[in-house]
Amino acid sequence: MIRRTVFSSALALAGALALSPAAQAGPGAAALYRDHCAECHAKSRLGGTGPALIPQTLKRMRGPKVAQVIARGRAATQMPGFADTLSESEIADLAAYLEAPLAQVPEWGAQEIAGTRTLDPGYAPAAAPLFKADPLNITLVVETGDHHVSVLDGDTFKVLDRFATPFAVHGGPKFSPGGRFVFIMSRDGWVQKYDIWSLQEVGRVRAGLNSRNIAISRDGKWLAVANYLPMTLTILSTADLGVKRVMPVVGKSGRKSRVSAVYQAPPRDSFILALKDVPEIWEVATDPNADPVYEGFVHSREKGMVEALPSSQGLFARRRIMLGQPLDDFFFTDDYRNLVGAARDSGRAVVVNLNVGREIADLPLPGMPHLGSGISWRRAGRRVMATPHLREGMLSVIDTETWKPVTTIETKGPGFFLRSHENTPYLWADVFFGPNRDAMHVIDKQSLDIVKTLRPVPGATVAHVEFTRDGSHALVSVWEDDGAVIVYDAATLTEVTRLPMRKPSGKYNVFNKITFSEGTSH
Ligand code: DHE
Repeated sequence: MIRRTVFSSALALAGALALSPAAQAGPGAAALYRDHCAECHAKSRLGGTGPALIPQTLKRMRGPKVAQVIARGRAATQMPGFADTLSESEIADLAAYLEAPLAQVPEWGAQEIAGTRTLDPGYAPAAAPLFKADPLNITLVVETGDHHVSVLDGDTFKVLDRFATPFAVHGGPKFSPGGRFVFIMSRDGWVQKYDIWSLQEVGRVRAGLNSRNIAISRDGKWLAVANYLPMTLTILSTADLGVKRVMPVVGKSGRKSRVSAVYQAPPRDSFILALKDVPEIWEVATDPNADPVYEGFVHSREKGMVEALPSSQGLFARRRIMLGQPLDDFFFTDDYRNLVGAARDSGRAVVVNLNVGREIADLPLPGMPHLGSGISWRRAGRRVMATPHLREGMLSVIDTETWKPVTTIETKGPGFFLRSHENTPYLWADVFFGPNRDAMHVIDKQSLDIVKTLRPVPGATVAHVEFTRDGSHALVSVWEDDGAVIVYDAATLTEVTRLPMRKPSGKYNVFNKITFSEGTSH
Protein backbone atom coordinates (compact mmCIF):
# COMPACT_ATOMS: atom_id res chain seq x y z
CA MET A 1 0.00 0.00 0.00
CA ILE A 2 1.24 3.53 -0.77
CA ARG A 3 2.08 5.42 2.43
CA ARG A 4 0.80 9.00 2.31
CA THR A 5 2.94 11.69 3.88
CA VAL A 6 3.19 15.41 3.33
CA PHE A 7 6.31 15.57 1.23
CA SER A 8 7.96 18.95 1.44
CA SER A 9 8.82 18.77 -2.26
CA ALA A 10 5.10 19.00 -3.03
CA LEU A 11 5.20 22.60 -1.88
CA ALA A 12 8.22 23.44 -4.01
CA LEU A 13 6.64 21.68 -6.94
CA ALA A 14 3.32 23.43 -6.51
CA GLY A 15 5.19 26.72 -6.37
CA ALA A 16 7.09 25.89 -9.50
CA LEU A 17 3.89 25.29 -11.43
CA ALA A 18 1.85 28.14 -12.81
CA LEU A 19 -1.21 29.35 -10.90
CA SER A 20 -2.97 26.18 -9.84
CA PRO A 21 -6.13 25.43 -11.77
CA ALA A 22 -7.40 23.70 -8.61
CA ALA A 23 -9.15 26.92 -7.77
CA GLN A 24 -11.28 26.47 -10.89
CA ALA A 25 -12.39 22.92 -10.09
CA GLY A 26 -15.90 22.80 -8.62
CA PRO A 27 -16.64 21.08 -5.31
CA GLY A 28 -18.02 18.00 -7.04
CA ALA A 29 -14.88 17.32 -9.09
CA ALA A 30 -13.34 14.91 -6.59
CA ALA A 31 -16.53 12.83 -6.57
CA LEU A 32 -16.67 12.81 -10.37
CA TYR A 33 -13.08 11.57 -10.39
CA ARG A 34 -13.86 8.85 -7.86
CA ASP A 35 -16.92 7.66 -9.82
CA HIS A 36 -15.56 7.78 -13.36
CA CYS A 37 -11.76 7.75 -13.35
CA ALA A 38 -10.36 6.15 -10.20
CA GLU A 39 -10.93 2.58 -11.33
CA CYS A 40 -8.30 2.84 -14.07
CA HIS A 41 -6.17 5.79 -12.95
CA ALA A 42 -6.17 4.98 -9.18
CA LYS A 43 -7.65 6.92 -6.27
CA SER A 44 -4.28 8.63 -5.84
CA ARG A 45 -4.34 9.84 -9.51
CA LEU A 46 -0.95 8.18 -9.87
CA GLY A 47 -2.06 5.69 -12.48
CA GLY A 48 -3.20 2.07 -12.63
CA THR A 49 -4.11 0.46 -15.93
CA GLY A 50 -4.34 4.04 -17.20
CA PRO A 51 -1.61 6.66 -16.86
CA ALA A 52 -1.10 9.06 -13.94
CA LEU A 53 -3.43 12.07 -14.10
CA ILE A 54 -1.25 14.74 -12.56
CA PRO A 55 -0.06 18.04 -14.08
CA GLN A 56 3.47 16.71 -14.54
CA THR A 57 2.10 14.07 -16.91
CA LEU A 58 -0.77 16.02 -18.44
CA LYS A 59 1.23 19.05 -19.45
CA ARG A 60 3.03 16.74 -21.84
CA MET A 61 -0.25 15.84 -23.53
CA ARG A 62 0.09 16.94 -27.12
CA GLY A 63 -2.85 17.53 -29.40
CA PRO A 64 -6.29 17.45 -27.74
CA LYS A 65 -6.60 19.17 -24.43
CA VAL A 66 -7.57 17.26 -21.29
CA ALA A 67 -11.30 18.14 -21.49
CA GLN A 68 -11.45 16.94 -25.08
CA VAL A 69 -9.90 13.60 -24.14
CA ILE A 70 -12.42 13.20 -21.31
CA ALA A 71 -15.25 13.98 -23.72
CA ARG A 72 -14.12 11.96 -26.73
CA GLY A 73 -11.75 9.36 -25.31
CA ARG A 74 -8.43 8.42 -26.83
CA ALA A 75 -8.11 6.50 -30.08
CA ALA A 76 -6.25 3.18 -29.91
CA THR A 77 -6.44 3.07 -26.10
CA GLN A 78 -8.94 1.84 -23.51
CA MET A 79 -9.90 5.43 -22.61
CA PRO A 80 -13.63 5.85 -23.39
CA GLY A 81 -15.36 9.17 -24.13
CA PHE A 82 -17.66 10.64 -21.46
CA ALA A 83 -19.55 13.16 -23.60
CA ASP A 84 -22.78 11.13 -23.25
CA THR A 85 -22.38 10.54 -19.52
CA LEU A 86 -21.15 13.89 -18.21
CA SER A 87 -22.28 17.44 -18.92
CA GLU A 88 -19.94 19.98 -20.46
CA SER A 89 -19.47 21.75 -17.13
CA GLU A 90 -18.76 18.47 -15.33
CA ILE A 91 -16.11 17.68 -17.94
CA ALA A 92 -14.57 21.13 -17.52
CA ASP A 93 -14.59 20.64 -13.74
CA LEU A 94 -12.93 17.27 -13.99
CA ALA A 95 -10.28 18.64 -16.35
CA ALA A 96 -9.49 21.48 -13.91
CA TYR A 97 -9.25 18.94 -11.09
CA LEU A 98 -6.78 16.82 -13.02
CA GLU A 99 -4.65 19.79 -13.96
CA ALA A 100 -4.24 20.74 -10.28
CA PRO A 101 -1.16 19.47 -8.44
CA LEU A 102 -1.65 16.72 -5.87
CA ALA A 103 -2.13 18.10 -2.37
CA GLN A 104 0.12 15.35 -1.07
CA VAL A 105 2.78 13.46 -2.93
CA PRO A 106 3.09 9.93 -1.59
CA GLU A 107 6.43 8.63 -0.47
CA TRP A 108 8.07 6.65 -3.25
CA GLY A 109 11.04 4.96 -1.67
CA ALA A 110 12.68 1.56 -2.03
CA GLN A 111 9.79 -0.26 -0.39
CA GLU A 112 7.06 1.32 -2.54
CA ILE A 113 9.09 0.77 -5.72
CA ALA A 114 9.82 -2.85 -4.85
CA GLY A 115 6.07 -3.38 -4.28
CA THR A 116 5.37 -2.60 -7.93
CA ARG A 117 7.86 -5.04 -9.41
CA THR A 118 6.43 -7.85 -11.50
CA LEU A 119 8.49 -10.50 -13.20
CA ASP A 120 6.73 -12.31 -16.02
CA PRO A 121 6.06 -15.90 -14.82
CA GLY A 122 5.99 -17.12 -18.43
CA TYR A 123 9.43 -15.72 -19.24
CA ALA A 124 11.79 -18.44 -20.44
CA PRO A 125 15.26 -17.16 -21.41
CA ALA A 126 16.33 -18.62 -24.76
CA ALA A 127 19.80 -20.17 -25.04
CA ALA A 128 20.29 -18.41 -28.40
CA PRO A 129 18.31 -15.85 -30.40
CA LEU A 130 14.94 -17.25 -31.54
CA PHE A 131 15.46 -15.71 -35.00
CA LYS A 132 17.98 -15.91 -37.81
CA ALA A 133 18.54 -12.14 -38.03
CA ASP A 134 21.79 -10.54 -36.86
CA PRO A 135 21.00 -9.80 -33.18
CA LEU A 136 23.25 -6.73 -33.29
CA ASN A 137 21.42 -5.30 -36.28
CA ILE A 138 18.03 -5.37 -34.59
CA THR A 139 16.33 -1.97 -34.51
CA LEU A 140 13.58 -1.14 -32.03
CA VAL A 141 10.88 1.28 -33.08
CA VAL A 142 8.94 3.02 -30.31
CA GLU A 143 5.34 3.45 -31.48
CA THR A 144 3.78 6.13 -29.28
CA GLY A 145 0.42 5.94 -31.10
CA ASP A 146 -0.61 2.79 -29.28
CA HIS A 147 2.29 2.35 -26.84
CA HIS A 148 4.12 -0.54 -28.45
CA VAL A 149 7.63 -1.34 -29.63
CA SER A 150 8.31 -3.11 -32.91
CA VAL A 151 11.41 -5.27 -33.15
CA LEU A 152 12.82 -4.99 -36.68
CA ASP A 153 15.31 -7.23 -38.45
CA GLY A 154 17.83 -4.65 -39.67
CA ASP A 155 18.66 -6.60 -42.84
CA THR A 156 15.21 -7.57 -44.12
CA PHE A 157 13.15 -4.91 -42.26
CA LYS A 158 10.69 -7.62 -41.16
CA VAL A 159 8.93 -7.10 -37.84
CA LEU A 160 10.05 -9.97 -35.58
CA ASP A 161 7.88 -8.98 -32.61
CA ARG A 162 5.63 -6.16 -31.46
CA PHE A 163 5.12 -5.78 -27.72
CA ALA A 164 3.11 -3.46 -25.46
CA THR A 165 5.04 -0.89 -23.41
CA PRO A 166 3.95 1.19 -20.43
CA PHE A 167 2.07 4.40 -21.38
CA ALA A 168 4.14 7.23 -22.91
CA VAL A 169 7.67 5.93 -23.36
CA HIS A 170 10.23 8.73 -23.41
CA GLY A 171 13.96 8.89 -24.15
CA GLY A 172 16.13 6.24 -25.67
CA PRO A 173 15.76 2.66 -24.46
CA LYS A 174 19.07 1.41 -23.02
CA PHE A 175 20.65 -1.87 -24.07
CA SER A 176 22.75 -4.20 -21.91
CA PRO A 177 26.41 -4.11 -23.03
CA GLY A 178 26.10 -7.25 -25.21
CA GLY A 179 22.82 -6.03 -26.69
CA ARG A 180 20.63 -8.88 -25.48
CA PHE A 181 18.37 -7.00 -23.06
CA VAL A 182 16.72 -3.63 -23.41
CA PHE A 183 15.27 -1.34 -20.75
CA ILE A 184 12.48 1.05 -21.65
CA MET A 185 11.10 3.88 -19.48
CA SER A 186 7.75 5.67 -19.47
CA ARG A 187 7.06 9.18 -18.23
CA ASP A 188 5.06 7.61 -15.37
CA GLY A 189 8.27 6.04 -14.12
CA TRP A 190 7.73 2.45 -15.26
CA VAL A 191 10.83 0.59 -16.37
CA GLN A 192 10.31 -2.44 -18.57
CA LYS A 193 12.92 -5.12 -19.25
CA TYR A 194 12.69 -7.06 -22.51
CA ASP A 195 14.82 -9.96 -23.75
CA ILE A 196 15.56 -9.48 -27.46
CA TRP A 197 16.88 -13.01 -27.96
CA SER A 198 13.74 -14.56 -26.46
CA LEU A 199 11.40 -11.87 -27.85
CA GLN A 200 9.76 -11.70 -24.43
CA GLU A 201 9.17 -9.20 -21.65
CA VAL A 202 11.08 -10.08 -18.49
CA GLY A 203 9.31 -7.75 -16.06
CA ARG A 204 8.65 -4.19 -15.01
CA VAL A 205 8.85 -1.93 -11.98
CA ARG A 206 7.76 1.64 -11.22
CA ALA A 207 10.97 3.45 -10.29
CA GLY A 208 9.46 6.94 -10.02
CA LEU A 209 6.12 8.73 -10.23
CA ASN A 210 7.20 11.13 -12.96
CA SER A 211 10.47 10.23 -14.61
CA ARG A 212 12.75 11.65 -17.28
CA ASN A 213 15.05 8.99 -18.66
CA ILE A 214 17.34 6.10 -17.80
CA ALA A 215 21.04 5.23 -18.11
CA ILE A 216 22.88 1.92 -17.79
CA SER A 217 26.27 1.48 -16.09
CA ARG A 218 29.35 0.49 -18.06
CA ASP A 219 29.30 -3.03 -16.65
CA GLY A 220 25.58 -3.36 -17.39
CA LYS A 221 24.72 -4.14 -13.76
CA TRP A 222 22.88 -0.95 -12.80
CA LEU A 223 20.13 1.11 -14.30
CA ALA A 224 19.68 4.69 -13.09
CA VAL A 225 16.28 6.38 -13.37
CA ALA A 226 16.08 10.19 -13.27
CA ASN A 227 12.96 11.41 -11.48
CA TYR A 228 11.08 14.67 -11.24
CA LEU A 229 8.63 13.18 -8.75
CA PRO A 230 9.83 12.45 -6.18
CA MET A 231 13.14 14.30 -6.47
CA THR A 232 15.34 11.23 -6.52
CA LEU A 233 17.62 9.04 -8.58
CA THR A 234 16.54 5.41 -8.42
CA ILE A 235 19.15 2.75 -9.07
CA LEU A 236 17.87 -0.67 -10.09
CA SER A 237 19.67 -3.95 -10.52
CA THR A 238 19.43 -4.85 -14.20
CA ALA A 239 19.41 -8.55 -13.33
CA ASP A 240 16.05 -8.60 -11.59
CA LEU A 241 14.84 -4.97 -11.49
CA GLY A 242 15.37 -4.98 -7.72
CA VAL A 243 15.89 -1.61 -6.04
CA LYS A 244 19.53 -1.12 -5.18
CA ARG A 245 19.31 2.48 -3.99
CA VAL A 246 17.04 5.53 -3.95
CA MET A 247 19.15 8.69 -3.73
CA PRO A 248 17.42 11.84 -2.56
CA VAL A 249 18.66 14.73 -4.70
CA VAL A 250 19.52 17.69 -2.51
CA GLY A 251 21.83 20.53 -3.50
CA LYS A 252 24.66 21.72 -1.30
CA SER A 253 22.39 24.56 -0.14
CA GLY A 254 19.88 22.03 1.17
CA ARG A 255 17.39 22.65 -1.64
CA LYS A 256 15.81 19.59 -3.22
CA SER A 257 16.06 19.22 -6.98
CA ARG A 258 14.36 17.43 -9.80
CA VAL A 259 16.70 15.40 -12.00
CA SER A 260 16.41 16.62 -15.60
CA ALA A 261 18.27 13.62 -16.97
CA VAL A 262 20.83 10.97 -16.17
CA TYR A 263 23.52 10.00 -18.69
CA GLN A 264 25.93 7.11 -18.82
CA ALA A 265 29.61 8.03 -19.15
CA PRO A 266 31.31 4.71 -19.91
CA PRO A 267 34.96 5.91 -20.05
CA ARG A 268 34.47 7.50 -16.63
CA ASP A 269 32.53 4.51 -15.28
CA SER A 270 29.91 6.84 -13.89
CA PHE A 271 26.47 8.36 -14.28
CA ILE A 272 26.23 12.10 -14.88
CA LEU A 273 23.13 13.90 -13.57
CA ALA A 274 21.67 17.16 -14.81
CA LEU A 275 19.83 18.84 -11.94
CA LYS A 276 16.91 21.09 -12.72
CA ASP A 277 16.61 23.22 -9.60
CA VAL A 278 20.11 23.67 -8.20
CA PRO A 279 23.33 24.86 -9.89
CA GLU A 280 25.13 21.53 -9.67
CA ILE A 281 26.02 18.54 -11.81
CA TRP A 282 26.39 15.23 -10.04
CA GLU A 283 28.67 12.40 -10.99
CA VAL A 284 27.78 9.04 -9.44
CA ALA A 285 30.39 6.31 -9.59
CA THR A 286 29.44 2.94 -11.06
CA ASP A 287 32.92 1.60 -10.35
CA PRO A 288 33.09 -0.29 -7.05
CA ASN A 289 36.65 1.02 -6.58
CA ALA A 290 35.82 4.65 -7.24
CA ASP A 291 38.21 7.34 -6.15
CA PRO A 292 37.78 8.71 -2.62
CA VAL A 293 37.24 12.28 -3.89
CA TYR A 294 33.61 11.34 -4.18
CA GLU A 295 31.13 12.11 -1.48
CA GLY A 296 28.73 9.31 -0.80
CA PHE A 297 25.47 8.18 0.67
CA VAL A 298 24.98 5.75 3.50
CA HIS A 299 21.83 4.20 4.76
CA SER A 300 20.87 4.84 8.35
CA ARG A 301 18.22 2.62 9.88
CA GLU A 302 16.72 5.56 11.79
CA LYS A 303 16.97 8.32 9.22
CA GLY A 304 16.79 6.52 5.89
CA MET A 305 19.27 7.69 3.29
CA VAL A 306 21.73 10.29 4.58
CA GLU A 307 24.90 11.84 3.21
CA ALA A 308 28.19 10.52 4.43
CA LEU A 309 31.43 12.39 4.91
CA PRO A 310 33.19 13.52 1.74
CA SER A 311 35.80 10.86 2.26
CA SER A 312 33.57 7.93 1.28
CA GLN A 313 34.31 6.00 -1.85
CA GLY A 314 33.18 3.09 -3.99
CA LEU A 315 30.00 2.17 -5.80
CA PHE A 316 27.49 5.05 -6.12
CA ALA A 317 29.80 7.51 -4.39
CA ARG A 318 28.79 10.98 -5.51
CA ARG A 319 30.72 14.06 -6.60
CA ARG A 320 29.20 17.52 -6.93
CA ILE A 321 30.32 19.94 -9.62
CA MET A 322 29.26 23.43 -8.67
CA LEU A 323 27.96 25.73 -11.44
CA GLY A 324 26.98 29.35 -11.91
CA GLN A 325 23.40 28.34 -12.88
CA PRO A 326 21.46 25.11 -13.42
CA LEU A 327 22.26 23.43 -16.74
CA ASP A 328 20.46 20.68 -18.56
CA ASP A 329 20.15 18.84 -21.88
CA PHE A 330 23.76 17.67 -22.15
CA PHE A 331 25.96 16.97 -25.14
CA PHE A 332 29.14 15.01 -24.28
CA THR A 333 32.43 14.98 -26.16
CA ASP A 334 33.28 11.43 -27.18
CA ASP A 335 35.95 11.08 -24.48
CA TYR A 336 33.43 12.29 -21.88
CA ARG A 337 35.91 14.86 -20.65
CA ASN A 338 33.62 17.78 -21.47
CA LEU A 339 29.92 18.36 -21.63
CA VAL A 340 27.90 21.22 -23.04
CA GLY A 341 24.74 22.15 -21.15
CA ALA A 342 22.03 24.67 -21.90
CA ALA A 343 21.48 27.56 -19.52
CA ARG A 344 17.74 27.80 -20.19
CA ASP A 345 16.33 31.05 -21.56
CA SER A 346 19.71 32.77 -21.39
CA GLY A 347 20.56 32.23 -25.05
CA ARG A 348 23.79 30.51 -24.12
CA ALA A 349 25.34 27.17 -23.40
CA VAL A 350 28.16 26.36 -21.02
CA VAL A 351 31.04 23.91 -21.45
CA VAL A 352 31.95 22.03 -18.27
CA ASN A 353 35.16 20.05 -17.98
CA LEU A 354 34.28 16.99 -15.93
CA ASN A 355 37.89 16.22 -15.03
CA VAL A 356 38.61 19.51 -13.34
CA GLY A 357 34.98 19.92 -12.33
CA ARG A 358 34.30 23.46 -13.52
CA GLU A 359 32.93 25.62 -16.33
CA ILE A 360 35.57 26.30 -19.00
CA ALA A 361 33.74 28.11 -21.82
CA ASP A 362 30.57 29.93 -22.75
CA LEU A 363 28.80 29.59 -26.09
CA PRO A 364 26.27 32.05 -27.46
CA LEU A 365 23.45 29.73 -28.60
CA PRO A 366 20.10 31.51 -28.92
CA GLY A 367 16.89 29.79 -30.04
CA MET A 368 16.94 27.07 -27.36
CA PRO A 369 19.57 24.60 -28.55
CA HIS A 370 18.59 20.94 -28.16
CA LEU A 371 22.04 19.79 -27.11
CA GLY A 372 20.88 16.32 -26.14
CA SER A 373 20.37 15.66 -29.86
CA GLY A 374 23.85 16.93 -30.71
CA ILE A 375 26.22 14.74 -32.70
CA SER A 376 29.88 15.10 -33.59
CA TRP A 377 32.23 14.11 -36.44
CA ARG A 378 35.60 15.05 -37.90
CA ARG A 379 35.71 17.88 -40.43
CA ALA A 380 38.86 19.41 -41.87
CA GLY A 381 41.00 17.80 -39.20
CA ARG A 382 38.87 19.08 -36.33
CA ARG A 383 36.08 17.47 -34.31
CA VAL A 384 32.95 19.51 -34.69
CA MET A 385 29.50 19.09 -33.19
CA ALA A 386 26.11 20.18 -34.45
CA THR A 387 22.96 20.90 -32.49
CA PRO A 388 19.42 21.74 -33.62
CA HIS A 389 17.43 24.56 -32.01
CA LEU A 390 13.89 24.11 -30.73
CA ARG A 391 12.86 27.67 -31.46
CA GLU A 392 14.79 28.59 -34.60
CA GLY A 393 15.19 27.09 -38.05
CA MET A 394 18.91 26.48 -37.87
CA LEU A 395 21.66 24.11 -36.81
CA SER A 396 24.71 25.41 -34.97
CA VAL A 397 28.06 23.83 -35.82
CA ILE A 398 30.73 24.23 -33.13
CA ASP A 399 34.43 23.39 -32.93
CA THR A 400 34.82 21.13 -29.87
CA GLU A 401 38.47 22.08 -29.37
CA THR A 402 38.19 25.87 -29.34
CA TRP A 403 34.48 25.92 -28.42
CA LYS A 404 33.95 28.59 -31.07
CA PRO A 405 30.99 28.53 -33.48
CA VAL A 406 31.99 27.30 -36.95
CA THR A 407 28.81 28.26 -38.75
CA THR A 408 25.05 28.00 -38.67
CA ILE A 409 23.05 26.07 -41.26
CA GLU A 410 19.70 27.57 -42.10
CA THR A 411 16.88 24.98 -42.14
CA LYS A 412 13.20 25.02 -43.08
CA GLY A 413 12.19 25.31 -39.40
CA PRO A 414 13.12 24.33 -35.83
CA GLY A 415 14.23 20.71 -35.52
CA PHE A 416 14.30 18.12 -32.74
CA PHE A 417 16.70 15.35 -33.74
CA LEU A 418 19.96 14.87 -35.67
CA ARG A 419 21.52 11.61 -36.71
CA SER A 420 24.47 10.30 -38.69
CA HIS A 421 26.74 7.25 -38.82
CA GLU A 422 30.51 6.83 -39.22
CA ASN A 423 29.94 5.17 -42.61
CA THR A 424 27.89 7.93 -44.20
CA PRO A 425 28.95 11.35 -45.49
CA TYR A 426 25.63 12.89 -44.47
CA LEU A 427 23.83 13.97 -41.36
CA TRP A 428 20.04 13.97 -41.29
CA ALA A 429 18.14 16.79 -39.60
CA ASP A 430 14.37 16.93 -39.12
CA VAL A 431 12.14 20.00 -39.13
CA PHE A 432 9.87 19.12 -36.26
CA PHE A 433 7.89 22.33 -35.85
CA GLY A 434 6.02 24.68 -38.18
CA PRO A 435 4.65 24.46 -41.71
CA ASN A 436 7.66 22.49 -43.00
CA ARG A 437 7.45 19.71 -40.44
CA ASP A 438 7.14 17.27 -43.33
CA ALA A 439 10.73 18.03 -44.39
CA MET A 440 13.91 16.11 -43.61
CA HIS A 441 17.22 17.69 -44.56
CA VAL A 442 20.19 15.60 -45.64
CA ILE A 443 23.39 17.59 -45.09
CA ASP A 444 26.95 16.95 -46.28
CA LYS A 445 29.16 16.66 -43.18
CA GLN A 446 32.13 18.30 -44.92
CA SER A 447 30.65 21.09 -47.06
CA LEU A 448 27.75 21.63 -44.60
CA ASP A 449 25.46 22.10 -47.60
CA ILE A 450 21.92 20.69 -47.63
CA VAL A 451 22.20 18.16 -50.45
CA LYS A 452 18.57 17.06 -50.42
CA THR A 453 15.33 17.85 -48.60
CA LEU A 454 13.05 14.82 -48.47
CA ARG A 455 9.28 15.24 -48.19
CA PRO A 456 7.99 11.66 -48.23
CA VAL A 457 4.45 12.45 -47.03
CA PRO A 458 3.39 16.04 -47.71
CA GLY A 459 1.84 17.61 -44.59
CA ALA A 460 2.86 14.79 -42.22
CA THR A 461 5.48 15.26 -39.47
CA VAL A 462 8.66 13.47 -40.49
CA ALA A 463 11.26 13.11 -37.76
CA HIS A 464 14.03 11.13 -36.07
CA VAL A 465 16.44 8.97 -38.02
CA GLU A 466 18.32 5.81 -37.17
CA PHE A 467 20.83 3.90 -39.29
CA THR A 468 21.34 0.21 -39.76
CA ARG A 469 24.45 -1.25 -38.16
CA ASP A 470 26.59 -0.67 -41.27
CA GLY A 471 25.15 2.76 -42.02
CA SER A 472 23.83 1.64 -45.40
CA HIS A 473 20.19 2.47 -44.65
CA ALA A 474 18.46 5.30 -42.83
CA LEU A 475 15.10 4.73 -41.10
CA VAL A 476 12.83 7.77 -40.84
CA SER A 477 9.60 8.13 -38.81
CA VAL A 478 6.40 9.47 -40.29
CA TRP A 479 5.31 10.69 -36.83
CA GLU A 480 1.53 10.36 -37.27
CA ASP A 481 -1.14 8.02 -35.89
CA ASP A 482 -1.36 6.28 -39.22
CA GLY A 483 2.36 6.67 -39.68
CA ALA A 484 5.21 4.64 -41.05
CA VAL A 485 8.90 3.98 -40.86
CA ILE A 486 10.45 4.72 -44.22
CA VAL A 487 13.71 2.97 -45.06
CA TYR A 488 16.06 4.94 -47.33
CA ASP A 489 19.19 3.86 -49.10
CA ALA A 490 21.61 6.12 -47.21
CA ALA A 491 23.86 6.63 -50.27
CA THR A 492 21.33 7.24 -53.06
CA LEU A 493 18.71 8.79 -50.72
CA THR A 494 15.97 6.77 -52.44
CA GLU A 495 13.14 4.98 -50.67
CA VAL A 496 13.59 1.22 -50.22
CA THR A 497 10.49 0.29 -48.26
CA ARG A 498 7.75 1.72 -46.07
CA LEU A 499 6.52 -0.06 -42.92
CA PRO A 500 3.14 1.05 -41.49
CA MET A 501 3.46 2.00 -37.81
CA ARG A 502 1.37 3.80 -35.15
CA LYS A 503 2.99 7.18 -34.58
CA PRO A 504 6.56 5.92 -34.54
CA SER A 505 8.95 8.16 -32.59
CA GLY A 506 12.50 7.05 -31.75
CA LYS A 507 14.30 4.13 -33.38
CA TYR A 508 17.32 2.41 -31.87
CA ASN A 509 19.78 0.08 -33.53
CA VAL A 510 21.40 -2.31 -31.04
CA PHE A 511 24.91 -2.07 -32.52
CA ASN A 512 24.87 1.70 -32.94
CA LYS A 513 23.71 2.20 -29.39
CA ILE A 514 26.01 -0.26 -27.61
CA THR A 515 29.06 0.97 -29.54
CA PHE A 516 28.11 4.64 -29.04
CA SER A 517 28.26 5.15 -32.80
CA GLU A 518 29.61 8.54 -33.79
CA GLY A 519 26.34 9.70 -35.34
CA THR A 520 24.05 8.98 -32.42
CA SER A 521 23.23 11.04 -29.36
CA HIS A 522 23.36 9.45 -25.92
FE1 DHE B 1 12.65 14.16 -25.27
C1 DHE B 1 15.29 11.98 -25.57
C2 DHE B 1 14.25 15.68 -22.69
C3 DHE B 1 10.24 16.53 -25.22
C4 DHE B 1 10.98 12.49 -27.73
N1 DHE B 1 14.46 13.90 -24.34
C5 DHE B 1 15.36 12.90 -24.57
C6 DHE B 1 16.41 12.98 -23.60
C7 DHE B 1 16.11 14.02 -22.77
C8 DHE B 1 14.89 14.61 -23.24
C9 DHE B 1 16.92 14.50 -21.57
C10 DHE B 1 17.64 12.08 -23.56
C11 DHE B 1 17.23 10.89 -22.78
C12 DHE B 1 17.82 9.59 -23.19
O1 DHE B 1 17.67 9.18 -24.33
O2 DHE B 1 18.38 8.93 -22.32
N2 DHE B 1 12.32 15.85 -24.19
C13 DHE B 1 13.13 16.31 -23.22
C14 DHE B 1 12.63 17.57 -22.73
O3 DHE B 1 13.14 18.25 -21.79
C15 DHE B 1 11.48 17.96 -23.56
C16 DHE B 1 11.87 19.16 -24.45
C17 DHE B 1 10.27 18.40 -22.75
C18 DHE B 1 9.74 17.37 -21.79
O4 DHE B 1 8.78 17.65 -21.12
O5 DHE B 1 10.26 16.30 -21.63
C19 DHE B 1 11.30 16.70 -24.39
N3 DHE B 1 10.91 14.44 -26.30
C20 DHE B 1 10.07 15.47 -26.10
C21 DHE B 1 8.91 15.37 -26.96
O6 DHE B 1 7.93 16.16 -27.01
C22 DHE B 1 9.12 14.21 -27.86
C23 DHE B 1 9.33 14.72 -29.28
C24 DHE B 1 7.94 13.25 -27.89
C25 DHE B 1 7.76 12.44 -26.64
O7 DHE B 1 7.84 11.22 -26.77
O8 DHE B 1 7.57 13.01 -25.58
C26 DHE B 1 10.41 13.64 -27.28
N4 DHE B 1 13.08 12.55 -26.44
C27 DHE B 1 12.24 12.02 -27.40
C28 DHE B 1 12.90 10.89 -28.02
C29 DHE B 1 14.16 10.76 -27.41
C30 DHE B 1 14.23 11.81 -26.41
C31 DHE B 1 12.33 10.04 -29.16
C32 DHE B 1 15.26 9.74 -27.72
C33 DHE B 1 16.07 10.27 -28.86
C34 DHE B 1 17.23 9.38 -29.25
O9 DHE B 1 17.45 9.22 -30.43
O10 DHE B 1 17.93 8.87 -28.38
